Amino acid sequence: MDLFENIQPNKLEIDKEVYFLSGYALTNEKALMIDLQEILSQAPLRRMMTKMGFYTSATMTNCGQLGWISDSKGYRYDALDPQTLKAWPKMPVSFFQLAQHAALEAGFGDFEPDACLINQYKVGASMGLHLDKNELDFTQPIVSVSLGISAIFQLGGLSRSDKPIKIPLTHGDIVVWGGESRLKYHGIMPLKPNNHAVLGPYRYNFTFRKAG
Ligand code: MD6
Ligand code: FE
Repeated sequence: MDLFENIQPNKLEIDKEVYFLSGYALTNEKALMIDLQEILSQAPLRRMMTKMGFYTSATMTNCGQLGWISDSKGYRYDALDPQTLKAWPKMPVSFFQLAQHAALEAGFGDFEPDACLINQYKVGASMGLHLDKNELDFTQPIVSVSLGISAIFQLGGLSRSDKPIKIPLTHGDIVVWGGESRLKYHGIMPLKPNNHAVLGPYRYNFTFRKAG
């Protein structure tokens, strides 16, 4: 059975090749939440240090063949979790299928994610404007899934000084972007106090990429 067969997503193109799929992750919400808990038990969330010596405000972990890590040497993808020295947990089927279907809805038909970065934000946590440029192939999109409490996503332009637009993201929303917008600046504004019935006072974001 294909869970996604009869779903007509509420789809909005918010910028060139940036698609907002409202509530799309709710199609398989339960499986996502159960699989998330399993990943967190195998590869605990942790803050990562940047090259500049600051800790990230969100805590992070990964699943899939490759995981995004940062330490005093800088950012990169690695097949091993530096904390457990084991491979990252396998990407659950629920995650992989959701990412592939979302990419397809946005016109990216051959997305094969091998990396999923999981960020957990508590109230007040944020992510500064940045680019995602550690991947090898920029023709592949990024699929970004939001769960838990709401946040405001800032989407800027190709230059850091371009004024960002603000996009509210809530439980179940997905943003898919690629093409012309793949290298745009973006970030998350400090989270407002809130509580999600199942996930508590946290936001989780999964970003799926083809990293290798
Ligand atoms: C977040 N997201 O939503 C942070 N990066 O918590 C990202 O940094 C991001 O949502 C690349 C593509 C989509 C994203
Ligand atoms: Fe990013």
